[in-house]
Formats: sequence, C-alpha cells, structure tokens
Amino acid sequence: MKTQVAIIGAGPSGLLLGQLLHKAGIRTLIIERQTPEYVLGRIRAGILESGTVELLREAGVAGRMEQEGLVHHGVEFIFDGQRIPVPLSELTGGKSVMVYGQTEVTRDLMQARDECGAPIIYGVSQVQINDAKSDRPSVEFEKEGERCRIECDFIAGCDGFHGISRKSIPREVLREYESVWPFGWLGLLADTPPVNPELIYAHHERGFVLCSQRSLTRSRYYLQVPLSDRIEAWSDDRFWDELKRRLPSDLAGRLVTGHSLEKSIAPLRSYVVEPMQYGRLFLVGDAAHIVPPTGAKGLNLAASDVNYLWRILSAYYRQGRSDLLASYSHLALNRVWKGERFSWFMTHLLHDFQEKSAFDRKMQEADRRYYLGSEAGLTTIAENYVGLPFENVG
Ligand code: FAS
Ligand code: PHB
Repeated sequence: MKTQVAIIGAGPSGLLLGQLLHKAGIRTLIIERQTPEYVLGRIRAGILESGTVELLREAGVAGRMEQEGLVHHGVEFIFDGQRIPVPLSELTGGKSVMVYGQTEVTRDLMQARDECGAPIIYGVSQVQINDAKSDRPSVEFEKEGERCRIECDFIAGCDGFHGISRKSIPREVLREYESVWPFGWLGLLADTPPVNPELIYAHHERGFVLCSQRSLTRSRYYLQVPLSDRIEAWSDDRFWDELKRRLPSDLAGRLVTGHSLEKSIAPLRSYVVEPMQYGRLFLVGDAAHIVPPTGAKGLNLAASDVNYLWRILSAYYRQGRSDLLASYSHLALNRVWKGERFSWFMTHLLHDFQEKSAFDRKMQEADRRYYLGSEAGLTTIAENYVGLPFENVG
C-alpha cells in the first residue's frame, strides 16, 4: 500500500488530521487498533476551545456541533462556599467555549471519513514503524493474520499515550517530563439536566468537584477521590450524596440525580515528551503529552498539534516548503507547555492536598483569593480557558 501520510490512531487527533489533509488534497491512510464502537465508547472531554471550534469548521465537520453544541460565555468557581462567576467572553474580547463531547466530535469525524471514502483500517495489530529518519519511511501492521506494509512520505503518530509511536523513537533522543498527581477523578455521566447553566469548578475540604454537561439533558460530574478508591465502592447513591455534600445548599437542593450511564475513576498525570518529531515521524496529541483534565486542555492540545501539522504538511506538498517540516515540534511544544501550565495551575488551585504543609495550604488559599478576587487574576484564567492564540506557520 502507498500513501502520502500514514496516520496511526483513529482518535480525535488522527481523524481530525486525516480530514484536514484530505480537504487539502493530500492522501492519507489511517490504521486503528480498536473497533469504531470501542473508540466511540470512551467517555472523555467535553469542552472545545474557540480555536478547536474554528479548526473543526475549517475541516468541514462543524455542522452538528453548530446545531447541538452549547456555546458558553462564562464558567463558575466556588471556594469557601462563595460562588465566583468568570465572564469568559467579557474578559477575552468575545471568545467563548463550546460544550460538545469528544465522543460527538469523534463521531462527526468518522462520518466525514466514511463519506469521503478515504481509507481507514480498524482492528490492526503488531504495528511497526520503519526508517522514520529516511525519506521513505513505512508502517507495517497485521490485519486478520496478514502482514501489511504502507509506503509513505510521512507518519503521524496519533496513537495516544499507550501507543507505539513515541516508543519507536530511540530513548536517547527523547526528553521526558512527568508529574503524577496524588488523587484521581471519579466521573459520572447521567441523563439528568445540569445542576447549573454554566460549568462549576469547586474547591471543597472534602475534595474538588466539577459540574459539567453534554447537553441540556445530559450531565457529567467529577469528584476528587483518593488513588486507592475503586469504582466498585462507589454506588450511584454514594456518588450523588457525596456530590451534594461538596456543593452549596442551594445547588445541592436543585441537583437532579439519576442512573449512571458511565462511571469511572481516572488517574491524573502531567506529561510531555520532547522533541515531538523524529525524522519523518510526528507525534500528535496524547502520544506526546498528557494533562490533568482540570483545565479542559487534553483534547484541545491534540487539536493544537493537528493545527500545526496539517498546515506544515500542506505547505510542503502545495508550495514545496520542506523548510517548515523541522518547525513542527517547536511550534507544537510552545503551546503544549502553556496548556500544561494552565492545567497544573488549575489542579493546584482547586484540589485538596492532604499532604501539603499548613503553610502551603495557606499559599493555595491565597492563590484562590488573588486569582478569583482580581480582574487580572480572572482575566488570566479566562484567556487560558478559552484557548490562547495559535502562532502562524511559516
Ligand atoms: P486517543 O488516546 O484519544 O486516541 C489514540 C487512538 O490510537 C486510540 O483510538 C487507540 O486505540 C489508537 N491506538 C493506540 N495504539 C495503537 C496502535 N499501536 N496502532 C493503532 N492504533 C492505536 N481531555 C479533556 O480535554 N477533558 C477531559 O475531561 C478529559 N478526560 C479524559 C478522561 C480519560 C479517562 C482519558 C484517558 C483522557 C481524558 N482526556 C480529557 C484527554 C483525552 O480527551 C485526550 O486528550 C484525547 O483523547 C487525545 O486524543 P488522541 O491524541 O487522538 O488520543
Ligand atoms: C467534561 O465535561 O468532561 C470536562 C469539562 C471540563 C473539564 C474537564 C472535563 O475541565
């Protein structure tokens, strides 16, 4: 098999990159380990930055999002029982975020891929990357017992944190940066109306709370839990009771509870690998970086990488700009580290750290009072939350 860009992974990174390159007339082939149903079954992100929304429009897959997505112009913080509105649009010259689940983004991208007839192969195994440093790299994989080979110009490693792309780069080439957080997030999805029109990020002495949503009839809630907690110990009733204990009484009083459609505990990690390219292999999204979800940056940083890579590859094929190929890692990492910082900042600001010293807990409290009590503080939160601007390519 031959193509111009071989894409490993059919999550949001791989599908969005494939769609943008296809629209630019560049041939791609996507290979995916799982089935489409499995990929769609993963309940993950819910908030799209303004830049991600624009990119989905540029990819021609924004139709259903425009119909069903919810534009949010603000978000709310709570600490010491005090409710603090953050007027995102007012503080950022009109920018907003879109509430539209990653599952729906992935579904829209899968449908677009099917409609354009561009090749995608599910259920692959034994994937191997060859000759990434040459100008004729290739990808091998197995499908139904047959060994296959893709000859290509470039390889996009969009295969997530546990994929093979990052691991196929010699370890001595890579620099890894990691911080593992001492707690997890217990998430619950339910067909219940959201407790509040805007998202709520709440600090509480019993632990962090996030009240999010997928639509006006589907809610997503998260509770900070110890890493030792197991999902079997969390019945729906226990979840709802704990959520009510961590919310102010007026919100707890109007919380609509219901049966969980999905319930899971996710560990929190901050991770970046440098560089994000090796010869003609480019790492994209979770293959290169992970953030704690507190800043709603994971999916959006994946889109950020795609924004840079598709423009660089389009300039290569359409204007002969091979000089831009070497700029991908630097451009992507500039924005990745700002996303890592904001996610780290929000996680530090809002979670309960049992092991912190009394002094450090006072510093954390002072941070909350400063950032949530000043125009400058609220503005820095708002401009990072809606998404910082992309740098120009070339
Ligand atoms: P993905 O991991 O989504 O996709 C990688 C794809 O590659 C997968 O389909 C995988 O099957 C495939 N693959 C792996 N190895 C392969 C191989 N060898 N060959 C072929 N295919 C292979 N982000 C937020 O912004 N907000 C959130 O609330 C949030 N919650 C999250 C909760 C959880 C439990 C997790 C794990 C992540 C969460 N994230 C969240 C982050 C998440 O949304 C990611 O940022 C996003 O999925 C990144 O997309 P991809 O880079 O495409 O990686
Ligand atoms: C979600 O809806 O899943 C969500 C929203 C905002 C976050 C994290 C997760 O910061």
